[in-house]
Amino acid sequence: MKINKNDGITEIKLLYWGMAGSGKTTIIDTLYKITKSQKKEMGQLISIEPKGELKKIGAKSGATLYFDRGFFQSKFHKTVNYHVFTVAGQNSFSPLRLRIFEGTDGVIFVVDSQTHFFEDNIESLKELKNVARGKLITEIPLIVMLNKQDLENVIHVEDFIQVLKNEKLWNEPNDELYMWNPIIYETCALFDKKKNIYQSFSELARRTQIYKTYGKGKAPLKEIMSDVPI
Ligand SMILES: Nc1nc2c(ncn2[C@@H]2O[C@H](COP(=O)(O)OP(=O)(O)OP(=O)(O)O)[C@@H](O)[C@H]2O)c(=O)[nH]1
Ligand SMILES: [Mg+2]
Repeated sequence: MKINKNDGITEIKLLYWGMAGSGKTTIIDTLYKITKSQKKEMGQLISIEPKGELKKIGAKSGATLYFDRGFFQSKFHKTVNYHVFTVAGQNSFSPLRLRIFEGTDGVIFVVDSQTHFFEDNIESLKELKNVARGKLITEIPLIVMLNKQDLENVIHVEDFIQVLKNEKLWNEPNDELYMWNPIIYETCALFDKKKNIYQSFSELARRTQIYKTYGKGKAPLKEIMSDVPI
């Protein structure tokens, strides 16, 4: 997060991370379309608008080669900008992911929900944990998308809670970080069948704002108002 000294604009960096092909580029594409049209999503007003075009660097196959990047501006706080990145999920881009992670304020972990990819998703989560060096949840809010829920044979929220527990990214009710457990959204990134694409973004943006405003960059440990606008 950077605050520009000249114009006071806060730049917030949000990152979509997940295995190759899980849908990160499709998600940012759909988010861009939603915020461009400004039509309400499941009754929820859209609080951000895109600035400029999405920057996508991809191979012919559609796989991301370096990263995708979009800029969004908050409609209610004109001094807040969101820089949204997706990483390239293929194994060979691991060093690049490390660099793209630098300065990230909030992460959405994108799961390919098809059961045969279960282990690959866990590998990707372990890499993220490694790169984040203990800061996930404590300093960097984490949201999970179980993407491709329109397909057959997919995992669901309960399955992924167990994964988070195994990876020590899930706190029990007696822990002070309990309220910052990742929300796990079941999603579809395809525009025609879109589900929870705006909702998951907006929850991450909201949590990032709360960490910044009420926790001085860390997860605040006391109850705070839930209707912080993004
Ligand atoms: N059925 C279905 N297909 C999806 C969904 N999201 C993405 N896809 C498809 O999955 C394929 C890969 O999607 P991408 O968005 O390129 O995946 P990515 O995570 O950006 O992949 P990398 O850039 O290689 O890391 C594409 O053919 C998408 O159309 C979804 O929710 N449902
Ligand atoms: Mg991609």
